[in-house]
Amino acid sequence: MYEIQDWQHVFKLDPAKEISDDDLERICESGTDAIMIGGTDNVTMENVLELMSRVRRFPVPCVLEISNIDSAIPGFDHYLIPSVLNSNDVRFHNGMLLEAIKQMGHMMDYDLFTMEGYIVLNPESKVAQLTGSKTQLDEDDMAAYADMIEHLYGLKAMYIEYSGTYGDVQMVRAAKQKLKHTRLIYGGGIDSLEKAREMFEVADTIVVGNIIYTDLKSALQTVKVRG
Ligand code: 1GP
Repeated sequence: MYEIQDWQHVFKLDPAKEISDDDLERICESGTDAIMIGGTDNVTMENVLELMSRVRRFPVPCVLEISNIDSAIPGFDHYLIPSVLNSNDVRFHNGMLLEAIKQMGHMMDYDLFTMEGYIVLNPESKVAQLTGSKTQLDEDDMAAYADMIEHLYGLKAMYIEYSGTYGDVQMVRAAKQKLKHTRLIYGGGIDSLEKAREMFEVADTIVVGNIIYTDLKSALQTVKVRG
């Protein structure tokens, strides 16, 4: 099930963080739809390869959300390319992608790649700081971004990223109300089944990250949102 259109719940693992074999097994065998490997800091070819190899022992789809060119290695079921549309820096829209295609375009199977229209909303997050994202947005902005992503960019996925904090459901709803075909992915601060359920009522796919490393039991509970 590599098609993001089918995902309801995804665990995101950070290759720069430690996870024991037992915890990894419980995450991979939890019934989640996919394991996404991705992070902001210290993502290297070595730690991505190591984590991919460990996840590969389980039959769950394993996808890479590309953070930088060096760590974009072969072997994943699918690749997600974030394009941060509310960043003021063109490198995070398509600049790094341009470099990647120049270097590796000849061996890329484009069917394996999906671009995500990213909107980063937690100003305290590393990703907001790295990308210089303009996070002071309102519901009208979210609706307009949703229209832009679906009708003009024609992307299959819009990712609302509150990384590290639980987001504003109304902001997510403002985007969702505009989308007919584009999948709405939400990530940020989901640390309980209750929050997972609340966001999943609005978003098509929820992504659970940090809580895996601090409260595995609660992380595993979030899988129950799946139908
Ligand atoms: C991070 O959107 C994901 O990229 C998930 O966020 O780590 O806050 O769960 P959390």
